[in-house]
Amino acid sequence: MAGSWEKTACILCECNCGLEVQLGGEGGRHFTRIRGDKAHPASQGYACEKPHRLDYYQNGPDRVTSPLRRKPDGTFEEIDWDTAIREVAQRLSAVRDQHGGDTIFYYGGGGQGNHLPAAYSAATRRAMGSRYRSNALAQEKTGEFWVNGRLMGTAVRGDFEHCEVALFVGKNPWQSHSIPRARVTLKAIAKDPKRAMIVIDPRRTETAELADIHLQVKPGTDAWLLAALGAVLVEEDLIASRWLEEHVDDHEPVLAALGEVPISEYCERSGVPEALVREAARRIGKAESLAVFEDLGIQMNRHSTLSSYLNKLLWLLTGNFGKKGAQYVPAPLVSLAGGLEKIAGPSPKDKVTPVVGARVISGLVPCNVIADEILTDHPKRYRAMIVESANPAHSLADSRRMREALSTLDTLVVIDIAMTETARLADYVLPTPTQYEKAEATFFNFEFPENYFHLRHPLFDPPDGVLSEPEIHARLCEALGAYTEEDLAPLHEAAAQSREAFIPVFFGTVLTNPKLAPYAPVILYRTLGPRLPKGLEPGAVVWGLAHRFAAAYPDSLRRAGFEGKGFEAPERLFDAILESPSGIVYSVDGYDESWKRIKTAGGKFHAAIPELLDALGSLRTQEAGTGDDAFPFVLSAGERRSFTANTILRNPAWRKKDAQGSLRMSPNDAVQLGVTDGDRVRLTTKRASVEVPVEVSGMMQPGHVSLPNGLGLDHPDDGGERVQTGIAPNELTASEDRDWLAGTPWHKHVPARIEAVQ
Ligand SMILES: Nc1nc2c(c(=O)[nH]1)N[C@H]1C(S)=C(S)[C@@H](COP(=O)(O)OP(=O)(O)OC[C@H]3O[C@@H](n4cnc5c(=O)[nH]c(N)nc54)[C@H](O)[C@@H]3O)O[C@H]1N2
Ligand SMILES: Nc1nc2c(c(=O)[nH]1)N[C@H]1C(S)=C(S)[C@@H](COP(=O)(O)OP(=O)(O)OC[C@H]3O[C@@H](n4cnc5c(=O)[nH]c(N)nc54)[C@H](O)[C@@H]3O)O[C@H]1N2
Ligand code: SF4
Ligand SMILES: [Mo]
Repeated sequence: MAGSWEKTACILCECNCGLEVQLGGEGGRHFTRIRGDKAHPASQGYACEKPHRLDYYQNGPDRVTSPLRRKPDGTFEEIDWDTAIREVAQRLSAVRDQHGGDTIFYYGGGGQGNHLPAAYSAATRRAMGSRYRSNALAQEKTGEFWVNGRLMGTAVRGDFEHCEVALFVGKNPWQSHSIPRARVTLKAIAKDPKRAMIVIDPRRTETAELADIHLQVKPGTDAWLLAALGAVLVEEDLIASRWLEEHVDDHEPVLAALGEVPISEYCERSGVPEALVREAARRIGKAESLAVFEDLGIQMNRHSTLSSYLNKLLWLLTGNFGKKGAQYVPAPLVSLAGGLEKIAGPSPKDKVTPVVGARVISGLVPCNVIADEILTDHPKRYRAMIVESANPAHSLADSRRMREALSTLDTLVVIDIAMTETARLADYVLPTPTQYEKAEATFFNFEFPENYFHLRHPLFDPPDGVLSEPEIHARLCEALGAYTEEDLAPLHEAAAQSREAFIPVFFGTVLTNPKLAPYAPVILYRTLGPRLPKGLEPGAVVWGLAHRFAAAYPDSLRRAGFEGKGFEAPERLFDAILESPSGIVYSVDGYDESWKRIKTAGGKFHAAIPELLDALGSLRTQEAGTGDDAFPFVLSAGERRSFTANTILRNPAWRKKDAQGSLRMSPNDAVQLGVTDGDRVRLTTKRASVEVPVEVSGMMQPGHVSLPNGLGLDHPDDGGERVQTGIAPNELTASEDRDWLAGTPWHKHVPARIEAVQ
């Protein structure tokens, strides 16, 4: 008899495609069948190959099911939750009282499928007086965020579904997705003779295979290529002059700077024929609409912030904003980096980190300086750290140094489902249900003109011994004395009556009370949570988000069908979220809506960014290669492939292909080194030297080699022995190799040496 299909979502990349699953197997605790959910508003039945392996997440071998405390001999002992919460609160408040809350650092808050913890952890951070935090965005997107802030004070995305020309810069959406139904959209563009795809990537990726124009740049030379592209737009008068007059404050200095770019020389430096660069620029300049996606290929590379800027100038100079098929500003249910507003406006004063003085962008400390902020005798060094739903001992640059830093801390608390590389360094491990054992959601909601939100319902009961993140944060806040039972009494009382009664009491006693407002998320969880349908308690904070959204975007909400007097619209929205296991559309906009979301003083773009125009000028005198004869290869450490998913799936058996994660290398280099598929080579960077099997691949250009991301985890084998599979990319990277402005790492540009192994 076939089981019933339950609705959920994939958690292996930021798309969170809707899924339908059947449960069964031992104790009914396994996924037995998985398919795309046609009712999901964004994915519409689409799913790639990876979610079929999700049982490896739900039933992973490294699961932790009791709070753990480190013993003096370094091993862990199980403790009960009361002890765990009491001791963690005691140790953190001791650090706070002695050194200041600003020495308690928070890292993480959600991976690819779970962002509710981030909302709740804000309360714990405030209860500790913590001021610094970070997450993975600060090793990929902060350079782009900074440019966005300067240009228009908000984030933009490209409308790939409707664009005439799609431009992917250091982005391989065939494998990495990031846009809904990526492969369907890519194929549709490729098939339509009136549309075109342009890819900038040193590799002949799956996406590049489908492209009309592949600018196969030399690794790390995008800044020169993007400058040349912009310069051709100016030289050949392909820019939208009247549009610029109307919408941009200061485009003249930009046009002047691009006018000085030596186009032929920069094309040559980037390794792309000038004729092809001009063809791409013309295709961009003449298109009705252009959508652009830049990603790790430039963001984790030399000149990352400069490249983001030059890249954005391509759509800005051609007027590709605020119309169908171009760039848009989505209406988010929650502002993801929490601080975009802070960096908007004409003269932002960026906050800096206490030790290194690195720019804090969108509220996030650059990941590459975290170890420097710890490994010092500076009085304001980070002394304690909470890591939640992240694995920085593996995912941040310079793993060895990161491990040293984490081990030096007075207290490290890790909140995770699994015994990760980071958890093994912790003083306390606080285990949680998996994302299929509790209600979860992500805040990666960037679609347009319709935007959607999906609160997933739990599928399994959690094992005894774990607590959900909201429960952990509420208990920590309570142990830290953030609020009392007395404070909550009127809220409990109102919630018992109705949500209608709850609204004025919550607004009146919490949001307007400076003592309680900082803890609003956990207070909602404690008071409204128990009134929600069973299993959806962690969704309590979404009620607050719904109200905030209704206040900020009433028209978008109304167009999505949520109307009413007073607080009716957000209340209906929240009900709909609770009652829609496939997710719902909560925001509908016209294309011109984006114009209203530009947050600069005069509502116009600020095109001239002096720091980056200077950086553009300095390209003239810089070297394009690795500049080091000892390391003639460029290693891209962390490529997305069919069977990679950060470190979410720890059991290597989930990989149907290439379980060891081969080093991809061009046929030319393989001949030079005398190696062929499966042969082992020694790969050396300034940090480490490892042995790895080779895959000879026509995707690669000579001099460029590439390792997958997410490998090098260790996990117990059948005999319980821990074995490591593949290479952990950040054993090979160095934290000092980072962008001068945003501090983003150069993971895609690691100078390396390769020798054949006999
Ligand atoms: N399968 C799979 N999908 C994923 C993930 C996963 O782990 N596995 N992770 C998700 C996450 S967290 C993210 S952030 C996204 C990332 O998504 P992407 O950024 O698309 O992923 P990458 O493969 O890391 O890098 C993209 C491309 O950059 C290219 N590149 C390397 N060097 C250069 C260069 O010098 N210039 C240019 N222009 N390109 C260069 C690489 O060849 C690669 O094709 O993927 C998401 N999707
Ligand atoms: N060299 C190199 N390094 C890279 C990259 C690269 O391309 N090259 N890519 C970078 C990028 S773009 C990213 S996004 C990062 C990703 O790196 P991280 O931000 O560290 O995230 P993940 O590896 O996804 O780890 C997610 C963690 O969440 C845990 N988890 C899963 N479900 C739950 C849950 O419900 N609750 C809790 N509390 N925990 C849960 C998992 O066990 C895992 O430990 O890696 C980065 N590191
Ligand atoms: S595209 Fe991403 S979210 Fe969708 S099924 Fe594939 S891995 Fe999962
Ligand atoms: Mo990422």
